[in-house]
Amino acid sequence: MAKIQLFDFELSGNCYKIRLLLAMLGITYERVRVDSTAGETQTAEFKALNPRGQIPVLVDDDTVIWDSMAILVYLARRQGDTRWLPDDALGEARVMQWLAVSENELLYGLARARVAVLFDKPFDIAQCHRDATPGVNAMEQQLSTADWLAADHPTIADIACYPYVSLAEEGQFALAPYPAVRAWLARIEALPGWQPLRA
Ligand SMILES: N[C@@H](CCC(=O)N[C@@H](CS)C(=O)NCC(=O)O)C(=O)O
Repeated sequence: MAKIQLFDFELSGNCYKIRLLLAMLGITYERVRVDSTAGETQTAEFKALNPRGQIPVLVDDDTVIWDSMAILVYLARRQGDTRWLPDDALGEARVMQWLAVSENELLYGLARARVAVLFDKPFDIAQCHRDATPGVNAMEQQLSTADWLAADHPTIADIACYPYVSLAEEGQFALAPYPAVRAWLARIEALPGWQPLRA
């Protein structure tokens, strides 16, 4: 049986995406703790795995994959069905559209505001909130008429966007004006395999 390792830090929303999908797929794996707040992603040894010096990194036997978006795509496809990532042109594009939001507005807006608050990083929190707003607005619009972001069932689009939205208030970004987004968070939290960040 393949041995899967996740290079992971418990407070990282990017790593949380991968832990969620692995749990929802029922895949067992080993967690290797890398404290990104203590410089452990910047060692020569770690950069041999990911030259960008970032977690998450997934190792599947001899195959190394870095970047949460790439890892989500890999795990969804590795499963051998199209449940989490449709393979028709429009279905796949709809998922990619939300993966782009997760890596732009949510990462440079919500995630940065959170690290500014939790780890005292020098990001301008008000600017982060302005950067996040178009992405969260787009989610609210989509989820006002649909249960899920990209299809009529959960996909990796939902998994990619969930962590930093669910943790938005740790970065002082209020979710009160976003009722459809809050209802979607509750739907994700009811999925089999869901676990909290600090599990
Ligand atoms: N686009 C990357 C972003 C990964 C990322 O920013 N990881 C953070 C932890 S959440 C990290 O490793 N930061 C350490 C550093 O940049 O030195 C992904 O989605 O995997």
